[in-house]
Amino acid sequence: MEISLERKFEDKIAEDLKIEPQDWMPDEYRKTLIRQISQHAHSEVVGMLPEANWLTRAPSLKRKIALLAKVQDEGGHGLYLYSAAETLGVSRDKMIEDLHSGKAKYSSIFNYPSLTWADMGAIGWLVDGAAIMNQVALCRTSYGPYARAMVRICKEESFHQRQGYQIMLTLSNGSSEQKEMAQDALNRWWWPALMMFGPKDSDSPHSEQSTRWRIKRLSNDELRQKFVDATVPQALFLGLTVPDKDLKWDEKTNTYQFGDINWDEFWTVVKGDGPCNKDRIQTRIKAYQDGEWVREAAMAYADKQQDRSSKMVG
Ligand code: BYC
Repeated sequence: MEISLERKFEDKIAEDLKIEPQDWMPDEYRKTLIRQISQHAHSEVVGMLPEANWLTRAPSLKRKIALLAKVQDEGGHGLYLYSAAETLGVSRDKMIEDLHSGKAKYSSIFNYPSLTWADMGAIGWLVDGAAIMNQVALCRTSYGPYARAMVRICKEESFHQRQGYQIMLTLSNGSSEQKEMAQDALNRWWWPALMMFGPKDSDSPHSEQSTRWRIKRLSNDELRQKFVDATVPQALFLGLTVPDKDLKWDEKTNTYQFGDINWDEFWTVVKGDGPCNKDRIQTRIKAYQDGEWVREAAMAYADKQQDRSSKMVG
């Protein structure tokens, strides 16, 4: 019995069909998805914090509206992704508990501070740019609810990336102080953005199985390279310098060769000792505690509606 279910699952993967919540799936496939999707959801929600920091200091009403819309979108992405993970049998409370206790990870990038307005440009351009590169590939991931969530998320991320690039363009064409601010933001966000794609393939413990199950469609290094190739010309167009002395165009491969990533820094941040890790988690815990009355009110309302409809049926 078990063998034929496993066979059916493997056949579906081989035929590039989607696995749906009611389908049989190996425990490890389910576990991997819960890990990845919940971490992705946490990244979206924690990812609201560096930009929320600048909402009250946006330089114009127009900039503020665009940034506010973007930050709200990230919250929405978190919600789609928590819902997708719930279809695998994990509760939202459990996922949030794991984030608050430090058991579940979220993207390393959100543990860096946003120091100037130019960081709003660099985050939209580079962080959302890197996120899209990864998420476009995930639109073809093998688990149906995750793939479908990604389609909508990617559309919104494209707006975010444009919003950020537009800020960088304005600053790069502005006063010398503004240009300097844009360059400084690029200097600080470039390497952390490259780290978003995860460890190099040879050091990535989950990649082999996740690729076999078609959860991952492109490897960490492939996505990183695609990001560098797409982004360096954008930096050149801005008249900014990518902070990598080893960066050079390779005629043979038609790609940019780039310098070594500081993996010690990456693992320090991933393990919880980056510049803002503790602050980010404390802020999330406080937001969760402050939202207790909202959850209670929403649940009381839902219970009342349920009561009313069961009385009507009775
Ligand atoms: N940061 O074997 P590997 C956004 C962990 S947010 C922290 O390669 P995998 C946005 C990894 O979890 C976009 N940890 O793992 C929001 C694993 O640890 P565990 C977020 C990282 O899963 C607001 C270990 O290292 N996007 O769009 O095969 C504003 C070994 O790694 C990181 C996603 O989450 C990292 N950077 O591949 C703006 C995309 N990298 O779990 C923008 C979905 C690795 O064994 N996720 N680790 O304890 C993925 O595609 C994959 O999970 C990864 C890692 C490519 C990130």
